[in-house]
Amino acid sequence: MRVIYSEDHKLRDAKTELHDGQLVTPFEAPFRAEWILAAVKEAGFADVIAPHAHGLETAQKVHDPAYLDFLGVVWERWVAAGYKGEAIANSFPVRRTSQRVPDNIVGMIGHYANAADTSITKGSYEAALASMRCALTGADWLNAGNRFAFALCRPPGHHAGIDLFGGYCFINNAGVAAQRLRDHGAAKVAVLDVDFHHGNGTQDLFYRRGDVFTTSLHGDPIHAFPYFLGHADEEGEGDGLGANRNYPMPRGTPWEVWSAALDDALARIKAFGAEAIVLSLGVDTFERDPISFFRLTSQDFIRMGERVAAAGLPVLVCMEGGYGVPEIGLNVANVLKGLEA
Ligand code: SP5
Ligand code: ZN
Repeated sequence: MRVIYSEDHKLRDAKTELHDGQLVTPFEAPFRAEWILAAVKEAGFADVIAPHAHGLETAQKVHDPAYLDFLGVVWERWVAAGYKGEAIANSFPVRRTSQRVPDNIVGMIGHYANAADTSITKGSYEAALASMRCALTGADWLNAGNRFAFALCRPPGHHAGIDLFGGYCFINNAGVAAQRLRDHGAAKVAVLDVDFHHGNGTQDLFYRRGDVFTTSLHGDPIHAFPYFLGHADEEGEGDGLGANRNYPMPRGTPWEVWSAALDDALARIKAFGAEAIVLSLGVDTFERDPISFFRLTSQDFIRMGERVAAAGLPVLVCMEGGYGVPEIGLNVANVLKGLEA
């Protein structure tokens, strides 16, 4: 198992998250990657490397290039406007409104946001680029013929859509990696999203494409973030019809129920003809995650890795969510152990 990690994740260190009516210290914070790295090393995964240089060529195939430009300039535009705090979206294009991009920076931030939980800060873009490079370096490891890689991505990516940030995500690392696998390796790939939250960004990237199967197991969006996507009747459109599968599940879902959905998702990945799996790994399905409501135990994460490996495909693991508790490190290491078991 090759592990790819960049210290540059620390450049993303927001002080604010709009959460339940208050500005709190963000759940998605640098300690997460530190704890996960330590636990992975402790578990014996010693092959840790820094990401290789990569530009935006691959990202531009799955994101709107104008959106990537926005990410690159938003902080300096915000500071130039004279605003003191972190940049938080507060006004959005919704039903029956224009989709024209405002020149005003507050309007532009709202245009490109899908949630107000994600404050933009100095360094967020640089950290997001480093996170994307971890995923791309992992994809190249698979393209070179290897079976497993773990991209310790931070910030996460699966809520980042074609032209949308939010849910702590800016660039869709797993989606960019899937594109890289397509460009330099596999004819068909799958993104298997096991984060507690629906992978709305990843679904958006590939919804009209027939070459990338996207599937997500998550808290039912009628009860859980991201609220507006992730229902079972979203099956893809056009060339992508049949290439998206969602498994929304209720509060308190335990391993016995969750794993039945995993088995169904893996069977569909095989039937699709995927040659590799990008595993969007959030460990916020853990029973003590502070913002989620499933009931997986630390032992269940070993079983998760074993079942994914049993599909017999190369697997690139990209880190997504998982918050607050020290067990996030153990839970990630357990998935990696299960994969290599
Ligand atoms: C990558 C990832 O896991 N992103 C998740 C972003 C979730 N942000 C909004 C969280 C809302 C949680 N509400 C829970 C209420 C508990 N009082
Ligand atoms: Zn999540």
